[in-house]
Amino acid sequence: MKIHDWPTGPYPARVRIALAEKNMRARVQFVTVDLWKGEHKTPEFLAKNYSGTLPVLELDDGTFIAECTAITEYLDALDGEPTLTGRIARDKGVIHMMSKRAELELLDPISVYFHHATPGLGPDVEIYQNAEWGFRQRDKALRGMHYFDGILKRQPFVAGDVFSMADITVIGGLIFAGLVKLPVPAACEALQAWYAQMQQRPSVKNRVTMSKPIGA
Ligand code: GTS
Repeated sequence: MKIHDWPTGPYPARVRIALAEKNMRARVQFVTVDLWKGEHKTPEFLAKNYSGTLPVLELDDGTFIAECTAITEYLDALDGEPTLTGRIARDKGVIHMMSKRAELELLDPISVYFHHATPGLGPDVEIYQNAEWGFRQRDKALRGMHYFDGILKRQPFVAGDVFSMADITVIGGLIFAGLVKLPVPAACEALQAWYAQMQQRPSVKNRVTMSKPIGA
């Protein structure tokens, strides 16, 4: 399998963390697509993923699977050992909901803020920007941080008692927040404490260096 990604990207981080958590790193080869050069918007790349985003999983039979959630669900199904997307129906439902909510309320708004209200990937790639929309999305993300703070005040992980894809999605959001210098508000103590713990997980700590060839 191949993963088309950008090593430091917050969305690619979600799949890198999932791979490491599942100890599946050795089963994939990383292919770098340079976002800053707009390589994800070329016709060749759009043929792999219509949405023009990273990451994309390429299977050995030529199938392309985009969207971090879909890739994580595929990886979980592959080894017959779902550990990130839930074992039983209730857990699957809750994890999917909380991960989607982390996208809707935190990660995607920060991405919109980056692409619209900051220079983003530069004038050659950012062909349309709407700063007002970007700043509104930044404010939405800040509200999202307060929401997840409330969740983490009453339970250890985003979807309940175990680490899951939902935690990975919030981690992706906070990685992006760090890149755009949008700090977690001081009042969000539970979210800050949880993130400090998450950053100690080897899957999170080593996510960028994991693309070096094994043994290098
Ligand atoms: N919904 C997609 C997913 O979950 O996979 C979003 C993917 C996404 O936005 N990826 C970013 C991207 O391709 C990669 S990164 O910013 O995290 O590195 N952005 C480039 C663009 O032009 O939107």
